[in-house]
Amino acid sequence: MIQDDIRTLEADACARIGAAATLEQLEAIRVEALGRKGVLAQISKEMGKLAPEERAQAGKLLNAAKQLLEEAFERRKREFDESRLAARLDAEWLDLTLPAPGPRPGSLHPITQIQMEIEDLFVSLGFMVLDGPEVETEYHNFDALNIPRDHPARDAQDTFWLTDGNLLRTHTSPVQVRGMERFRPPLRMIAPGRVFRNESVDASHEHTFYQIEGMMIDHDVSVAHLLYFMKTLLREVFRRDVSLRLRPGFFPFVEPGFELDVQCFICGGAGCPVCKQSGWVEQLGCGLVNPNVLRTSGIDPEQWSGFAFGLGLTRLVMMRYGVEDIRLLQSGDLRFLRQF
Ligand code: FA5
Repeated sequence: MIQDDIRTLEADACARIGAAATLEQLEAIRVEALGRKGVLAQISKEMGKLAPEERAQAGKLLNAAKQLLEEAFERRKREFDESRLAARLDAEWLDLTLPAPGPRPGSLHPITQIQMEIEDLFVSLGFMVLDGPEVETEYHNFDALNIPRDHPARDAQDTFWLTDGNLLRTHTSPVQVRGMERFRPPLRMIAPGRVFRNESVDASHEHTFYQIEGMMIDHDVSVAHLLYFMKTLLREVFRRDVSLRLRPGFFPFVEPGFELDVQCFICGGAGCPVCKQSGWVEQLGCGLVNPNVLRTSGIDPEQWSGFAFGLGLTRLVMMRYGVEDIRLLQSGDLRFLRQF
């Protein structure tokens, strides 16, 4: 019976409309029931075969079913639209009464932070903080430091020479000379600053990096004084006991000269790219001031002696914070800098 088919279609479609989970499912149900080739259209075709009074009755039933289903579809569609809108409003909700985030406060670069800590330490130990020019004379960078004309450090590989015969200082040691020229002993000074070397860059070498120079001239200054200050310095910077290693090192301006290494914090001494697999990272050169250097600056080495050190500040910062690549420090990358 066609009437039964219509009632079954109506009940079945109503149940499926109610259960539709998405707009797409709902549309599929609509096409299947009410579309041009849908179930309702099929039934409508079948009605041609009925007797006239039966057809009129079935026609009424069919129209009522069509109207009911169309209304049910519309209702369900409105429900979907409303819940979509509610979800969007929820997601795009703004609390306009909240205070604005405001400017993000800046912070000092980690190199500056550690430089200031070291300055404070040495000032508390009676040292002056001196500054020197980044563009230096050959005399202050080399000659007055007893670095002979044929020393490899003067090689064009390492030094950025300027066309006027001056150079970008390759270390902070020229400030020792400027300090001795300006002040008479007894003398205690440190000199932090930027230095430049024409060398290839890797995880632990930069062409532009920071050093802190230190010098103390007094009567009877010995290696014991030097070691005391170096241990105090490194304990303060690393805030823990550090393993140090002293190796003989050659610097023409000190005699005897040493290289001081710190056990690599990155790998704990096991070996990594920063320590070149050795477990140790070179932090500073140091020694007792060569009498020739004192003499060149007009200080009598018979009366006075001293120690000097040149610390790789950039490498020290790497060790303190576990920075694995020196290039990050001057990359200007805010994602890196915001960690300090
Ligand atoms: C010097 O520059 C001497 N003027 C140090 C000195 C001063 C010795 C006073 C004795 C008395 P050196 O070239 O080794 O020495 O450099 C000192 C430190 O700077 C090194 O120990 C290392 O920590 C750091 N350093 C050297 N080259 C680089 C580089 N390319 N990148 C980053 N750090 C470096």
